[in-house]
This record gives sequence, structure tokens and C-alpha cells, in this order.
Amino acid sequence: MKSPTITAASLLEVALPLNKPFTTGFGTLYDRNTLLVRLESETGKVGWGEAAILKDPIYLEEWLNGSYQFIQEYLLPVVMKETISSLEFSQKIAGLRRNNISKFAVETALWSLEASESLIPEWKLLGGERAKIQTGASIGMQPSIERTLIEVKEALNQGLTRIKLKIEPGWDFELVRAVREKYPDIMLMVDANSSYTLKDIATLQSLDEFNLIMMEQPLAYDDIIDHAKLAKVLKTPICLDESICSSEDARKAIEIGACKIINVKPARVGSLYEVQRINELARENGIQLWCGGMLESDIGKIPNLACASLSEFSLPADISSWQTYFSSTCTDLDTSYSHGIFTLDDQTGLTTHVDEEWIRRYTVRRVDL
Ligand code: OSB
Ligand code: MG
Repeated sequence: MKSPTITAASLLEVALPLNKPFTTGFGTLYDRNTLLVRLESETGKVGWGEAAILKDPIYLEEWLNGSYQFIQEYLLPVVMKETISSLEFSQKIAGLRRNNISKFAVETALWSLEASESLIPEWKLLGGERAKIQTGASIGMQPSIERTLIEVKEALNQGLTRIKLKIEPGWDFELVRAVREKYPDIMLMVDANSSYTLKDIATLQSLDEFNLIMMEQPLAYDDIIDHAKLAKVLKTPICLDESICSSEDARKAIEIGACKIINVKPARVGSLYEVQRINELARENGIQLWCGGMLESDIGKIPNLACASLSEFSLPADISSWQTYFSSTCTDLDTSYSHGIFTLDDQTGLTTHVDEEWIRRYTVRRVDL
């Protein structure tokens, strides 16, 4: 495949209002500022990528202003005026430590150019096998259990097949009990975003009776050792999110028994090639995967859908229609979405129309190389 030659590179910060606040164990988001990377090639094609980063370093260490600076200073110069493939890019920047979400934005902008140049959609370039992507809901912490039950009902009515409840100490047992009592048969899980420690083993064990499909990231964001200890005394399978930032992290976590399931947020592991390696590891070790989300705009959902189509991504993804979090969007990706399912085809991503006027309207900062 011919590598694209980059003739223009831009970084944009867009400020997207959230249609309702999103609360998790690490805090509340009221609006969603995200970074978009736009690359233009010699042939006139445009590729987009997204760094769906949070404003503050409260999920992982990356934060919006730092990412903006890093992409501008270290990443865009690697591609500007170069003929470079996504693979060559990922190899060239391998010596730069972490900053995975930032790296992912530029790499996926290159993937999107490669897709349009070759007329093969990203999910097929990546080796995806599943065209129907089932999705679930991530229900932030609500002001009350009653309110949570309404959110759950709405999500189920929309056709979402898995419900994830955000929990933290003091917002766990009663909440899960209420949802489980009302819905005995749904695929139900919790996500703690690192808000517990091993001192909370009794509380975490109390959730075992609710037949949860998994418990996501109960312990520290940078831990696997304590998760392995917890896994030994818990019936509910542990899923890691924050702790897995590379395929090597995944290998080690699997080796010590820290998780049975991994929430792969492709951006968190920095590269679609890393996602492919994690898919391999999962296949070899009988680990289940699913694709997580970070309240990304539609731009960031395209590579996520591609990952969700890989063989081991057998559980419903946190990839939603834009309407879940936002009041408007910049693409027509929703034409592939119906009742909780995205259907990928030979056009997905390739013909996705990106409304640059919409992006301009929400842009609060940009730099052009
Ligand atoms: O832990 O999965 C998480 C959003 C921001 C930061 C961390 C997480 C989340 C979500 C949102 O759960 C899932 C989605 O994008 O639908
Ligand atoms: Mg999570």
C-alpha cells in the first residue's frame, strides 16, 4: 500500500457541551473538550483522528493542555511534509514515553488516510471479522437510585444490551441490588474507576451475589498486583481498564491472574497495532475483550468500531450514538447505527462525511503546520 504524503497538519481543540453531566469515581464532567487531528495528503484526501482526553489528569496522567503541547511539539512534525504510513509513524515515535491518547490521535488520522487511499475501511485493514457491533450503556453516578433506574430503563429501551453502573465507596451495594432486583436477567456490570483498595474486600465481595458479568478497575489505576490478590477472593470476574496501557501490561496482568477480561480503549494503549497484539494475547490465553469509550466524538468512534470488530472483542462495547452524550454531531456515522447495534460495511469510515463547518463552530483553539 502506498503511504500518504502529508501536505497539511492541524490540531484543533473543540469544546462540546455535554447534554447531561457525567459522574464517575474520579469526578464529574460538565462539558467535553477534545482534541482533533486533521491531516491532508498530496492527493487531496483528509484524515481525522481524535485524542479523547480529559481536561484534567484524573483518569490517567494525560491531560488536555499537555496533550495539545505534545502533539504540536513532538508528533505533528514527525508526519508533516513526510511520506509515512501509520506503522512507520508508530515505530518512529516508539521512544517517546507514554502519552498514548495523544499518539493514537495522529496514528489514527494516518490510518484514516490509508483507508481512503486504498478504499479499504479501517476495520478491514485492521483485520476485523465482526460486522455487527453490539453496544452497552455506561451509567454515570446519579443523584439517586430512582434516577439510576430511569437511566437504565431508557438505555434498555434503546436496545443497549449491557448496563455498566459507575460505583464508588458508599454508592455500590444498594445501587446494584436495586438494579438487579428490577432486572434479574440483564448483562450487568460495575466500573469503580480505581476508587477502592484492598481494605474494601468485604464490600466488593458483597457484590458477588448479583451475578455481575464483571467488575471493572476496582483498585488503583497503576496496579495489577492487588487486582490479582482480589481476583483470588472474588467470584465476579475482574476487568482491567486504567491498568492496561500496552500489550506488555496485558501480558503481565494475564500472567499473574489480575484479570479475566480487558476493557480495551484503543487510545489508552496508544496504537491500533497494540490493539492487534492484545487481541492475539487474548486469543492465546482465553481472555475476553471489549472496546471501551471516553465520551469521544464521532471521529474517535471510527477506530474504536474497527477494534470492536476484532475476533476476541466478544462483549458489548462502550460506543454509543452521539445522542447519548451530545446535542449535535459532525458526521453521518449514525446511519450505521440502529437499536444498540453498529453495522460495519465496505463504506464504514470511508464515506463518513465530516462536517468541517460544525467543527469550526466548536473550535476554541487550533494550530496549523
Ligand atoms: O472508565 O470507562 C471509563 C468515560 C471517561 C473516562 C473513563 C471512562 C468513561 C466511560 C464512558 O465509562 C464510556 C463511553 O464513552 O460511553
Ligand atoms: Mg472504566
